Amino acid sequence: MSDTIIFTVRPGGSLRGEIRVPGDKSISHRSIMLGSIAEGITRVTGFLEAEDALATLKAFRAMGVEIEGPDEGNVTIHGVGLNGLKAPETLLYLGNSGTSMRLLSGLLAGQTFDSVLTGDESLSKRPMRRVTLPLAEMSAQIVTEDDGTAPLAIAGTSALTGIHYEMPIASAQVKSCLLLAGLYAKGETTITEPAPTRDHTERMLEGCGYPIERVGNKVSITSGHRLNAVDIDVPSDISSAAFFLVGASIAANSSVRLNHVGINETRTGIIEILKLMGADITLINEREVGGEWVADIQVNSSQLKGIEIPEHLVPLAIDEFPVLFVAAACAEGVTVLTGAEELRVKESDRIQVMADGLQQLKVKAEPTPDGMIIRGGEIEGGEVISHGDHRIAMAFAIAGLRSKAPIVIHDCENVNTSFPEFVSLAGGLGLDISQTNG
Ligand code: SPQ
Repeated sequence: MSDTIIFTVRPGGSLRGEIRVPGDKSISHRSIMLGSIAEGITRVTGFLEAEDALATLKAFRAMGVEIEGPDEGNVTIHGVGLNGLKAPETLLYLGNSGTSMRLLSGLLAGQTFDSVLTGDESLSKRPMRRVTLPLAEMSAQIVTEDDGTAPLAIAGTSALTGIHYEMPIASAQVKSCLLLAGLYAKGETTITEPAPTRDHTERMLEGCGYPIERVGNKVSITSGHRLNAVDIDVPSDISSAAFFLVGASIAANSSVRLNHVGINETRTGIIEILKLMGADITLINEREVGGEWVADIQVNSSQLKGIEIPEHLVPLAIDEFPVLFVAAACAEGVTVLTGAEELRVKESDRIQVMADGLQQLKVKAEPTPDGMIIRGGEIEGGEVISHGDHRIAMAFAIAGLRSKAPIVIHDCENVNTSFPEFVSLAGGLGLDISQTNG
């Protein structure tokens, strides 16, 4: 554990006010990737200036793409076209970012030069066979560690071939990886999803004028076309807004307006689940911005109740479960999550790490192989460890709104991967949080 940043949250308080949380991480990654291989200049606004998206940006700079910024969320990408990337002179280090590694593996599998993708300790433990196996079926040449983890050594080739791939797990990263490889593969690449997952890659490809076919749970792409540069307005990240959707729901006398939040229907599971639990959430001024739907979201305090979370909502809220577990701890009755085994292979094992932390705070939380059973009640104070997982750290900070004594959260530095402004924005709304360097 590299315990360089510690959060201390003093109990109680309300959240009140109006904020705009930072840009969507998934869309920020994709804006750099597609902007780099488009023809012309892409101007991005609302780009997430956090470590994960910056790792993607640096990787493309290392491959010869001129990228100006980021400057207050503005990035200008001088696209080099589909075949204009250059061999990087060094290993491409992607930090904590699974999205960077999995999407880049597909894009780089189709280049004529070699590359090596590396990451931090957490990323180096995450499963990569989910992308390397289907890429190998497309004739990509990628060497992993014996257990299928990074580093990924990718040998250049111009001989990728399209495949029809039925994804065994619902994963936007796997789908996007194969779509990007499909840009370089002979013939058609078709991917079938077992359940809908975020479709930002598809929307951005379409926005750049690249033809793809989407029928039901299948998406197909054929090489031989080009991407045209377009301006990209990145909405606020619903995964960051989620902390305040839960925080304002569980804290008494709260009223928060979250502006310009992405409400793509493949991401709004958090809203649906909280509403099933009885949350008071209203979407205002719904509008379409550059192919993505956004809204301002009003959330007020409410008494939540425990539910059985419908499994079809799991992929649509996959990153929000750490904070949803906190909502469940504050709800009346029992909340049961099933069908969420994917949570075990995120930046940490989010089932075990959240169960351990909640139990530390005397919440009745029982981990199961594919989810959790939580009996709502009181939250005591105590010390918890985030295991370097940004979403765990922020979820436990939100728990302080209902705890009976302070909560000290260790190992919080990776909040910088997705939401560097968390402490100041949460503090501004009324969370009594401070940060110390350990
Ligand atoms: O990028 P990374 O580290 O995988 O980030 C996470 C997160 O919590 O921020 C997952 F841990 O988000 C993923 C998400 O879980 C981002 C993502 C994407 O942009 O395509 C898709 C999801 O992953 P998956 O494995 O379900 O495809």
